Amino acid sequence: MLVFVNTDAEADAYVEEELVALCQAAGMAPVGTLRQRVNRPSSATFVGKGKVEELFATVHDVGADAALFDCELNAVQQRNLAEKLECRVVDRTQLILDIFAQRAHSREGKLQVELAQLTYLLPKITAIYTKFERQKGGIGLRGPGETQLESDRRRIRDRISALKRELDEVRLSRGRQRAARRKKPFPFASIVGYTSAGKSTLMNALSGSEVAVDSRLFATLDPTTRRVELPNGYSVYFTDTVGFVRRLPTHLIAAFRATLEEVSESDFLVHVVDLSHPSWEVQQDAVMDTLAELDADAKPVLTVFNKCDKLRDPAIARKAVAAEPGSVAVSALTGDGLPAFMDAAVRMTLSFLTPVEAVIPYNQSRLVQECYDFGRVLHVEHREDGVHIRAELVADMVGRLKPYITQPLTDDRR
Ligand SMILES: Nc1nc2c(ncn2[C@@H]2O[C@H](COP(=O)(O)OP(=O)(O)OP(=O)(O)O)[C@@H](O)[C@H]2O)c(=O)[nH]1
Ligand SMILES: [Mg+2]
Repeated sequence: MLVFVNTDAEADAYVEEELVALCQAAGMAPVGTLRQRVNRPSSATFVGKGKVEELFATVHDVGADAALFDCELNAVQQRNLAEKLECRVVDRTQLILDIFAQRAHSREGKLQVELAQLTYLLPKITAIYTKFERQKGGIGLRGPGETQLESDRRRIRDRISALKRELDEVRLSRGRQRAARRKKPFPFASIVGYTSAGKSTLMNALSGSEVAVDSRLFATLDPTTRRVELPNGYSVYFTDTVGFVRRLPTHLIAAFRATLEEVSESDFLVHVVDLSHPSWEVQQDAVMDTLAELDADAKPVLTVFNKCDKLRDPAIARKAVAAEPGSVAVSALTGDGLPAFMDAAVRMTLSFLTPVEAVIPYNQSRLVQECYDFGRVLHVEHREDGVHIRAELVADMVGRLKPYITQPLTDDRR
């Protein structure tokens, strides 16, 4: 049974469609819907007394196993509702955590989901316990003088600390991998976007990788990185990662730090928008909000309007591209528009390169090789005074070459 609260009529249709999709992603089938505008949530049951009675009747009429509230419930509200409705009561955060728990396969993913679940549970546990459970014995598990509640709380805290320690190691090793890749001259881009926008499909189309694609939400949890060669001989490392959703629970964002650092550490972002979705603008805004939470909203963004093969009117794509400078319209599925995407990616990577001219003395000739490794060499000439070189280089390499740079290149000579 789906319960919508606090939504304005405008957004109703979209909010409902999204919750149904989330529900299905969690393996549940919605059997009914109930709506209520709540200006001031009741501290006991969130919705008013009359609504609780109406809900009880409908839940038992249609035989629902659970009532799913599209909001955050605190522990007291959740317990009271479960008692009054005589069924499981789930809030939005719990639903999303459930989907993530089902999708987590890697060690990193599982650790992060468990951490999110436990940090979600900890503040709720006092209210979840009945008076009896708070006192009942847990012989052998408790320390002296501890109640069951205290000992359970302690065990959850211990587990949270252990998970955080393990995840710190995961982050360190991801950091080391990134540092190793950083030695390469190529920029890093993270493919971000709303869940199901087609990020993994785009990744596969670009790199020939075989990241699992699924019409269900949150198919991808673990990041995958692939090097993609661009038409100008340059390359970019693309990372396909977890999708976002409106009001992504903060527990998840905090717990998925190791994974999401791939996004905040990249040079630029490829934002995939499902242009065939009636509410693509709402989704685009939700992604930008999440990026702001990750401190990644200042990064350069290449917007990709995807699923153009599904558009009834091609003018929609032209309008969207015209309104967003530097954006492209594609179909990751059919491959339509991918050359334009490649050109846009080339323009983006060039913005990370500095054009320079240098004369490298022969006793420093290893720098010549490094120019090839850390950028694009446009022209080389061996003269008496040294190797004259014209190149576009990553910032780090420009620094190393500094003593020998004769002049920065102007744009028309690139
Ligand atoms: N018609 C059409 N369908 C597409 C296109 N791109 C992706 N899809 C479909 O959209 C669904 C989701 O695609 P994914 O690539 O898994 O999306 P994602 O953004 O990686 O989703 P999550 O990993 O779940 O966040 C799949 O059923 C794809 O086949 C496209 O350009 N056109
Ligand atoms: Mg995916």
